[in-house]
This record gives sequence, C-alpha cells and structure tokens, in this order.
Amino acid sequence: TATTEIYTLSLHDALPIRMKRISLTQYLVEQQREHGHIPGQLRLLIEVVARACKRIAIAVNKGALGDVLGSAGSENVQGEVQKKLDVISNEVLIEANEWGGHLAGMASEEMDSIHVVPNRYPQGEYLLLYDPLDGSSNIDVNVSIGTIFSVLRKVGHARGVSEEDFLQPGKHQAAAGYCVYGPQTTLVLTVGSGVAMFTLDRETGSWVLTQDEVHIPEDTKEFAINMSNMRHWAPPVKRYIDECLQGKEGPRAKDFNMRWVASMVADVHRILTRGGIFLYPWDKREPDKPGKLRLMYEANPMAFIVEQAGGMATNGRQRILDVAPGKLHERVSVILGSKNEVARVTGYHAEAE
Ligand code: P6P
Repeated sequence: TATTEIYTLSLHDALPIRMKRISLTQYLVEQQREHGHIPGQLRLLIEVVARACKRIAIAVNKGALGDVLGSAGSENVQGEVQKKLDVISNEVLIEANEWGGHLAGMASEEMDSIHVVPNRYPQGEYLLLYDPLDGSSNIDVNVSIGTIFSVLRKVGHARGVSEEDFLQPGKHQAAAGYCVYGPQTTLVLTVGSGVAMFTLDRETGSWVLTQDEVHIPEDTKEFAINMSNMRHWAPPVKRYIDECLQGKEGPRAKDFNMRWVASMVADVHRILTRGGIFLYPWDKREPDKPGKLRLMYEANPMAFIVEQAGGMATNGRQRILDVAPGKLHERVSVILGSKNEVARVTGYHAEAE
C-alpha cells in the first residue's frame, strides 16, 4: 500500500496545472507568483467573494425547506419585484466584504445607490459591483441561477468614494467572475490572464480548480436568444437569426440549435464550456432603453470573461468593454460568445448603418 501511495503522490505532482486539483487560494498564489497582478487586497477580495458565494449556494439549495422562496414584498431600483433570495444574497455579499479593508465601496443591482464601507472599517482601493442573484425568475422553478461580480480599482487616492468612482469602462476591470448554482456549484474567474473554473467540493467546503485556460471555440452552431421578442428586434438581429433558422438550405449552409435558459449565468457558462452566441439586443418594446441587461455588473464582467476566453462581446456597434458608463444602473445591448458569430452580427449592424 505504501508503494502505491508514494506512486500516486508523484503522479499527482507530475500533472499539468489543469489536471492538479488545487484550491482557489493556491491558484491565486501561483498566479501572483507567475503574473504579479494579484496584490494581497485583490486576493482577499476574491477569496471573500468566493466564500460569500458558498453561503449563497447553501441558501439557494435549501429551496422550499428554508423559507427562502417567493418574493420579498419589495422592489429594486429597476422596479423589479425582489425575491427573498435576492435580498439575502445582497446582504451576504455586503457582510462578507465590509470588514476586510480591501474595498472602498460596493454597488449592487439590488441597491439604488452605492454602499460605502462604514468608517468603523478600513477602506481599500477596490470597488466591487455585483448582481447578487441573477436569473431570479428561475429561483422558484428550480432552474440554475448565479452571482455575477466585477472588480474595479478606485482611481485617485482621496479618502471616501462616490458614484462617479464606479463609472469606469469595463476594460479597466481588475477582475470579474460569476458563480453558477446549478447541478454543480461552479465559480468562474478572470484576473486578466485567462479564465479558470473552480467546482465547490461540498465535503471539504473548498473551491477546487477543475478547468483553467478556458477557451471559447471561434465558430458555433448554437444561438441563445428569447425568440418571443422576434417581432421587436432591429433588422440586423432579425437577419442574423433568420439565417440561422434557414439552416443548411440558407446562406449559412449549416443547421443551428437554440438554447435559452433565461439565466445569463447559465447561458454564458454553456458558451464558455462548448461555444455559442448569446444575444439580448435592443428591441422596440422600450426604444429608449439600449437593452435589458445592466452594463456595470452583468455585461462588463461577462464581456471581460468572454474576451479572456478568446470570445467577443459587443453591443452591436462597439466592444462592450469600451462603453463609457453614464449611470450606475444603465443598460446595454449584449451580443457575446464565439468570435466569428459575434463579428458577423456586429458586421450586420455596421452594414445597416
Ligand atoms: P427574459 C434574468 O432576469 C436576466 O437578467 C438574465 O439573466 C437573462 O438572460 C434575461 O434576464 C432573461 O430575460 O426577457 O428572457 O426573461
């Protein structure tokens, strides 16, 4: 037996990083050694958010047993009914991050204005923006949902923080990630040198590296869009989807498949795993709104992750990460995923103009 154990250990050490079952902490320490862009405060931030996601996963998994389903009887800044789990998740993330000294402030889909770290705690240089539980309409019907987060640096070192400090284009993100509460609980993270995935080991309570160097195939045969909105789309989007639907007989000369989970986290995770294109475009139902999804804590983090995995993310006209935000909760049209498909749709918008 002893011989076998020694052999097993040496085999493990010989494995490439992607096969090593290392913890999130070890991954972050090794990334810092290799790339030097995960200072202590950022590593603490990521570990604290990852721990908060574990707590959210436990609350989500209780379902009807935990009195966490249904609505909270309140509305968020978007005028949407808040689910109990929306409120719980938001509070978990605030409590987890306030004391650490790594943050100057937080912004959440569930809060009208920014949350400044109270004076009783030291303030740090990072800003955390998040959607604590995206896909709320799926909570009560037991379909995957998730937490999405984005990390910016506070520019300027004057004490205190204001909403303007948060209004930075997505290309300035220091890190971004999401946690998908699905058949597995998986944390997906980028700090600017590729994308890694960690699966929650419920027996030990640790995040274990299960995939690094995530890559989105440049081509795909799978699109994700809410087809019920077809009559409201702009012509370039309608043209693109019509061509996909024409399949082999049409100009694309291949058949397409469709998926729509109505949880951005689940749709993006599928695209990171096997390719695809996700579209939530502008439509004429509310012509003054550029789109349904929020720029700062949905589109920007997902665009950073998708680009780091070799994909592309635009609003139909420009790179999402280049969009200059005007308001904290502003919305944006989102087209992201396999590079060649996103380039095609973006090209159709350019032709239309
Ligand atoms: P629809 C969830 O509410 C969300 O913000 C995204 O996660 C998802 O992609 C989209 O809205 C679903 O919207 O209009 O299809 O219900």
